[in-house]
Amino acid sequence: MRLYSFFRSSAAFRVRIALNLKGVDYETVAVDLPGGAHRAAEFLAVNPQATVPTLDDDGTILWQSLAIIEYLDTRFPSPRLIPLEPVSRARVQALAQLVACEIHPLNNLRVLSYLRRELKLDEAAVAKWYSHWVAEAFGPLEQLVGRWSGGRYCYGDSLTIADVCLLPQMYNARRFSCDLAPYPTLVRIAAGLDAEPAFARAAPNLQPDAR
Ligand SMILES: N[C@@H](CCC(=O)N[C@@H](CS)C(=O)NCC(=O)O)C(=O)O
Repeated sequence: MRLYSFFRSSAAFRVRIALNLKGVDYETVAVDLPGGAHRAAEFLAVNPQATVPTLDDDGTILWQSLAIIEYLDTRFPSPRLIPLEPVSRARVQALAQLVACEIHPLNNLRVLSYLRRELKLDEAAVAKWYSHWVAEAFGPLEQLVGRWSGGRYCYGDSLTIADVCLLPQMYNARRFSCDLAPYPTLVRIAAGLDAEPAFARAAPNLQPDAR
């Protein structure tokens, strides 16, 4: 498999974690997002949405991190990241989507670039925007995880797609100096995840294109 990735992309970070958890070998194809490589014709021919992660599984091209993770979970069921039991499945996906569908779309590169270039916001205003949307989702996430976590992971006693989404968002929140004091449960769970090899190996600073 080949994973089109950018070291700082939190969506690609999710897929790197899932591939590591499943023990799937893959080759990284670095896409320089700040340099605009994702908008070049060569990459648009692979993924017209111009986003990473994009997975090439022997010529089958897939994108959207949650869809890729579900694909991997079906192809390589162990360890299962999306539970089969209906209630757990819905709840775990709700936690994952709170990060991937509520925070990330408002805070990704093209949105922040629009704020800077078109709306002429300075870095302090961009950081305020970023922190606002993190807080909007981390507040309810802290409560839900507090209710549902068995202690070590976001939901019950098993690692799930919710954990796979949490750690990359935590990295990004730190990068933008968000106040994490109101989220002690999320901080504690993320610290534990960070120490697990599949998560640690997926970290931005260990990727071949890290700089
Ligand atoms: N919902 C998509 C989001 C993908 C996405 O926006 N990825 C970012 C990097 S984290 C990207 O490629 N950004 C390019 C841009 O914003 O121009 C997913 O989960 O894969």
